[in-house]
Amino acid sequence: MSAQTATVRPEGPVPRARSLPPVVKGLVWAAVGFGIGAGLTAAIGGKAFLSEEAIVIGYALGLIGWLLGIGAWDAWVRTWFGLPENYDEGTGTARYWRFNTDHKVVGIQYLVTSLVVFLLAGLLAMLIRLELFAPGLNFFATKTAYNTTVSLHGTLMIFAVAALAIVGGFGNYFVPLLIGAEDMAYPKLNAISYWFVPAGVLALLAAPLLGGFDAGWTGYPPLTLMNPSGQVLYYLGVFTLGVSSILGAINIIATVVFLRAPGLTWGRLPVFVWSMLAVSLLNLLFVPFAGIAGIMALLDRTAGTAFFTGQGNPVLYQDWFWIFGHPEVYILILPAFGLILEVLPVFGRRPLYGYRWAVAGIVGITVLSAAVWRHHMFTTVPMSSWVPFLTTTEAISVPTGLLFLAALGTLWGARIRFKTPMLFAMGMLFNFFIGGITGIPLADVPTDLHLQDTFFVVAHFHYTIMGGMVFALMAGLYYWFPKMTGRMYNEAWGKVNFWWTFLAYNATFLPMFWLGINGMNRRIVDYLPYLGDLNRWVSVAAFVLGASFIVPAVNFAVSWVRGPAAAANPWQGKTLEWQVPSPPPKENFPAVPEVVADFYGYGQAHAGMTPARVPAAGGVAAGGHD
Ligand code: HEM
Ligand SMILES: [Cu+2]
Repeated sequence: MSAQTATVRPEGPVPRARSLPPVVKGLVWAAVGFGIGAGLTAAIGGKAFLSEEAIVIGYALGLIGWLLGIGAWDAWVRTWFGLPENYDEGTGTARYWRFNTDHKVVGIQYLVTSLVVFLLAGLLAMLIRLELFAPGLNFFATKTAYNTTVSLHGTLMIFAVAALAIVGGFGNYFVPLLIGAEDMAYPKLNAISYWFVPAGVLALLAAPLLGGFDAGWTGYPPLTLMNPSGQVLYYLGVFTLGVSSILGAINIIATVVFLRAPGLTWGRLPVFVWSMLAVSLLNLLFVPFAGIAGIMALLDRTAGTAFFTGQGNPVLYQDWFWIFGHPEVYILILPAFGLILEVLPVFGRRPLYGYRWAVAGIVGITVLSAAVWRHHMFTTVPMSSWVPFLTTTEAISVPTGLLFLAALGTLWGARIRFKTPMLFAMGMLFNFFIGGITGIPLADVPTDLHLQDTFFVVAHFHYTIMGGMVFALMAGLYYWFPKMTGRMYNEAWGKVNFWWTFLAYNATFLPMFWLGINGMNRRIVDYLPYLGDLNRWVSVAAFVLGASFIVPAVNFAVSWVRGPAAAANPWQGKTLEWQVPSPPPKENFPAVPEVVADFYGYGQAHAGMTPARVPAAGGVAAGGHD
């Protein structure tokens, strides 16, 4: 055994004799944890080794083993016991495959994982549309297989793509840069929060091996108490992803509150950072509702409780789920708005219109977000709930309108540079507008009673989440690609990507409103023959849409390896991330920058001025700021 006595770390990579690669070590420890948990449950409880009880306990210990093995033990927990750290963070691409405290590495880890899951869950959508190409059973052997596919598609898209890509990816990468900080407030917590994600995704992907789960992304009991054991993995997987969001939220809040550079007052905070702060509050407050509801449902299934069945009440689950679930839709859309409100001024060369109103919109949505939850339950709650929740829902369109106002006001009279990020940002506004106004008939009880659980709802939420959040994500990918990689993507292919995706997107989802109005139910494998023509059209359009994502996948992959070198500030942006090299060095800034103005002074008298003093590399650190 090699003695670990040196207290001073040698420069450069430390040779690690006899240590497995972190991912392998994590998997081994996970297997050991699972074996112990499931084995003990089987032995003590007299259950089968792969009984649901054993799987739950085994998963819990396996998850702990995974996190410790991937690096939490060597890089962190050892120090709690007075042992020296036994870890290095790696260099090059090896950094991404382990516990790494650099917020930029963590950001890329989240982002790439979300994009991979996006492509995977997108393939599932193709299978859904293959099935719905014609009435009757076409592609899937059983109805449960179809419903599992729909459920898996939705669950992965919501919890591992929409909730994580912008917040976990861009949030981690850019919040410290945008506020002039060196890293997040709690780098080790940050490093570990990411590694929950692969565990949660794998749990969900494993569900089909245990019979799948066919209750949708919402997991309502009592159905979830009756169907195959795959449902257990749904609850465990969603819970795991939720923990990642909560830990990330703690970090973002602490970072924004405590680590802003001198001069970066609340009134100068970039809107994207405001949106990150808001969603982090929402994550921290409301994800626990879904987590607790999920645990209670798990207990109903495995421990003989009756929270949502028997003496209990399944509507209670719906209440808790949607107290989380409606804020969740703002967790998805606030970052999208925050992001495009950064993009619009840069490419419109205009100051952000109504900065204060935009911030008020973000705050207003955050405050109201949970007050509307029962609009998802108009058909299951007493009629006395109808008017209050109809009213709060209509009220929330006011702060949302403020965000539109800021966006459109910025575009008004702008000399727009139609680069790919700008096209996606404008496409997002267009799509989200359709998503927003079609929410009104769903908020109004008389129309909702007709439209509930039809493809109208499917069209509506794809317009907000895919048309809104995913288009903003694309805008952000193109906007920040040069900063993150130090290379430029291909602009012509970027434009092809936008127009192909935008047109195919609308061709796919606009007809779904008609399908829904005309009686096509969601989450059902079959439909009546009179809906056949339109469904065939939708399926073909969906395949064209799916194929369009090959363009950015290739563009980004090729450009990352051999695109032309990007300048530090290719878009002439004013926010702080553009004042450092591309990609930014490990410590971000040579010394603490000082902010002297707001970041949106485009095209004005002081247009040439930079709003922050960033010390030159090798310069003297600004000392003693208060
Ligand atoms: C290629 C693009 C996509 C297509 C063609 C597509 C298609 C569909 C279809 C047809 C359904 C409804 C099936 C049914 O209810 O019978 C569905 C459900 C769903 N999709 Fe997508 N989708 C796409 C992308 C996305 C994206 C990007 C997201 C979110 C980020 C998303 C989130 C959802 C959710 C949450 C459900 C509900 C699942 C449930 O009922 O529990 N989808 N999708
Ligand atoms: Cu809602």
